[in-house]
Amino acid sequence: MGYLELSKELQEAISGGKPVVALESTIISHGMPFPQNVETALRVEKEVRKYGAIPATICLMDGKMKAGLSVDEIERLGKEGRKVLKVSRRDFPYVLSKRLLGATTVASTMIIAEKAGISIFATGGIGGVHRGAESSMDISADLEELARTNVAVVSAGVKSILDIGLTLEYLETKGVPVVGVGTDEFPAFYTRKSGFGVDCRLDSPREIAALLQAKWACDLQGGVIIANPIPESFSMEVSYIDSLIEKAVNEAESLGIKGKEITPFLLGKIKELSGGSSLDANIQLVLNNAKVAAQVAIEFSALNR
Ligand code: PSU
Ligand code: MN
Repeated sequence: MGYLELSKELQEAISGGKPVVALESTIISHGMPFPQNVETALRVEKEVRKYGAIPATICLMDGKMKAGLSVDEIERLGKEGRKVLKVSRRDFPYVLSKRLLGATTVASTMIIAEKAGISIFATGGIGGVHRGAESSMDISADLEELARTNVAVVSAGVKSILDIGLTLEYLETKGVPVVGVGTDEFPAFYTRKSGFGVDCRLDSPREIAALLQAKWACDLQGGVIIANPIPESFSMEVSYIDSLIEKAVNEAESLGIKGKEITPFLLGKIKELSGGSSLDANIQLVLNNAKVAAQVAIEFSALNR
């Protein structure tokens, strides 16, 4: 396929059936400030390797859908930050044909991972149904992609910048399983609890891999949400983080921020208001997701040998 470009390491790993974990790049360009974004991206890759899988950080660059980036390429995404285009499914034709630099969201990372033959993907949080979506119709393309693309996404759930209840309803409608890793409750990113349940709880990477195998062997199109709560020691106090989120949401509304700008705006605002403590939690939960994704990838590749 002319537009897909894999690093040599990934070509060999994928054709040899080795465990691989896809990683997104919007979290680098738009999700965290420089230099923590670059440091974290490199630490996450290391974490994936530490548990025995191969990392595949994904972006659009030089007219290609790229998987497996060099340190220089990751640095470029991190340094250019918000100047990099945030790319979702609809943006591929423009960004590829103009050979622009594009950071991939959960939705677009899933698209490229599937084309490359990668089934497991680790990130921080996914997009979902925004608060007030009844009138704005702002529903992340991540949910649509989860409905159609065969990639499992390990995340720490959904931030309460979104309407968590409506997000779960939408996923149910679209037939996307929501699996809790050692938990019956759907996590809310900075906190382990959200007040909402998961569809099923699984306690081991092997059981999760078996669920993925069953879904895809039956030709049930679409992804799976593997909801992995932030480690207890790094979780934030609910009332504190909720008050910051409330402020950020109100400010976005009064400034009239909409469309693809709103999620990066809210993420940046929360970081600013928390004086960096939310960034520490964010980094820790991403590392924890990288670990679980690597473990699931290993079990899944063992089942498919
Ligand atoms: N939520 C987070 N951190 C992130 C994102 C969401 O807690 O970095 C990013 C991801 O790349 C996600 C995207 O796929 O934002 C969703 O954007 P939107 O809401 O515009 O679909
Ligand atoms: Mn949106």
